[in-house]
Amino acid sequence: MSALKIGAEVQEALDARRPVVALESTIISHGLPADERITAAREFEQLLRDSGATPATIAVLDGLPHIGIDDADIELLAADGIAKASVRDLPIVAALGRSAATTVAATAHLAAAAGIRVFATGGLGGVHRGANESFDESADLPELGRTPVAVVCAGVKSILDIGATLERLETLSVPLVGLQTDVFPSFWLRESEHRLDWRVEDAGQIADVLRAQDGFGHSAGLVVANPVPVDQQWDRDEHDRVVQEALADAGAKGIVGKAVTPFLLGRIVELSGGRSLAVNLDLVRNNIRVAAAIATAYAG
Ligand code: PSU
Ligand code: MN
Repeated sequence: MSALKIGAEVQEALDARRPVVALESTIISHGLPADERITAAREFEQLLRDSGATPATIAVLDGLPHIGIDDADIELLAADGIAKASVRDLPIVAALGRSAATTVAATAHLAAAAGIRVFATGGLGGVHRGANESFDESADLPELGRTPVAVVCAGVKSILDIGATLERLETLSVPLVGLQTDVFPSFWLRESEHRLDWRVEDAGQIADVLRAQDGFGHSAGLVVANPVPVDQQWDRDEHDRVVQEALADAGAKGIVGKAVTPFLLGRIVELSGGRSLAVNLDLVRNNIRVAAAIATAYAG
């Protein structure tokens, strides 16, 4: 691994074996509208501190992967036009001295390099609808098959092919547990039509899974599927209508490659008049609290 800049607060917490939770930056730069980015990034970090964990927001700044960023960095990441880096982009961004927001895959990769075991985000990338022709599958999935980081998420969005995503997680040997649920959530909604093999009840059990993984010498990560609380989920009918329309728009505009996810997210916020955004922010907050509890149980 080439150089990493680990922030002082993060390094101190790691040295003292206190709980640290990684946060991604693509969710800020490409997953939220411009006027929400700075507030959300700061709030996510504060929530971790309030929950007794040290935040490690991860991004590449002027070619150097940062594990933990400051306020000026957050402002830079909130600017329009910042690159989106998955794992394959990291060496290029580093060599060219560029700045980039990191996806789940790149964030997990860098978190593992820094010795961070737990990561909170909103939704995982996955297999896109029509992937049998487009081959569009997020690099988040293979990365979690080889990187020992637990990702707390609200499942994957219904803009993706959820069934195919679950099949790929199985093939890639990515362990998957539902937190107090038998059903895989679909981001804005608590449920999808897919049942889970494994359910756990609390953060302590998840920390036990992490320790067992360490004992097996597995290099895989872990997906913790944490449904959005029932009173915060999106109305199902509005959800179905808006997602259909956004997918049709992406098709009509010929959006492809890594522009697909940001396009759909932005379009869904517009079409829902902000309702999807409120749910999105709530579920990230909820995932952050759970991740802090897991990191605390794992450290203890
Ligand atoms: N899903 C969301 N919000 C997001 C993303 C996914 O609900 O912001 C971002 C994450 O950073 C994820 C990335 O890792 O999109 C996946 O992009 P791609 O499909 O291009 O791999
Ligand atoms: Mn893709």
